[in-house]
Amino acid sequence: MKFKNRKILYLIIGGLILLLAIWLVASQIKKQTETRSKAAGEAVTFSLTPASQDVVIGNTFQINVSLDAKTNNITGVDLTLQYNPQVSDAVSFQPAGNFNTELIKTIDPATGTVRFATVNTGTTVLSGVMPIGTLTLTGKSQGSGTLALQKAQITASGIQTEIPLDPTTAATYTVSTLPTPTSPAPPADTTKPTVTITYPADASVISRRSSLTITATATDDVGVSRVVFTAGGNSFTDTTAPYSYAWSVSGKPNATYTITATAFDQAGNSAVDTVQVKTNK
Ligand SMILES: [Ca+2]
Repeated sequence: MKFKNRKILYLIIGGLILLLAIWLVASQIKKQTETRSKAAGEAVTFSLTPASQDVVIGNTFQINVSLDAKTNNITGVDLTLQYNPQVSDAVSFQPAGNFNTELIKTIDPATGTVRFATVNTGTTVLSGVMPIGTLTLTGKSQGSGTLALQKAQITASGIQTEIPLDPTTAATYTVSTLPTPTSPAPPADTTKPTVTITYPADASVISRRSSLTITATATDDVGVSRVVFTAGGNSFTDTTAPYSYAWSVSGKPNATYTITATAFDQAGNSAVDTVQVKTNK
């Protein structure tokens, strides 16, 4: 009996050691799986704000990049952003500064990509929502563009994880030209021209069967468009200064004629001057 009891005791001890070993191995596997799933499984998300904006050619505008790390302790971020190089130029990427070591910061205008990689080697725990940085762009030509994540990788609890790209993680911008300033309409011209017949003088006697050059001066606040002469039933329009009309005087003796000169401006305002002349006997 004594021997048999000792054998049972050894079996029990042996069984306990085996159970302990199994538990140790199992708990180690569980711990590793938990670490992995914590890094990879939690829905870490990036966001770009503002979601949309309107900009003018030549003006700078900014898009903020932030990360919602949830409960993960983020120790590294490596992301590539894609912008539209046809309608915008990327000027700079300003890191938010919560990671202490910058690894990569490049802007490639040929492909329209911005890459930024940074790590946190300090003791500060970075989790929850955190800003990553601000991208400054300028409007280049008319059109619309999108800033989107092309690649994003985080390091959490020492494990690097590629973040699945979410097509909704994007910011759009519309670049337009400045509206053409509408020039104010010029004030309406309501001022009449002035006109004076300078030859012949009023009440003068003129030679029959002669060619008489009637002359007039005209002025206007905006501009004289024409001067219309009438004399003895004839008329003539002169559009350029000096204003004149070569009138053929009739052969009728002692005849009285009225000569008029009417000046018009471009708005249609007019003024008239009149003289009367008499042919000789
Ligand atoms: Ca006028």
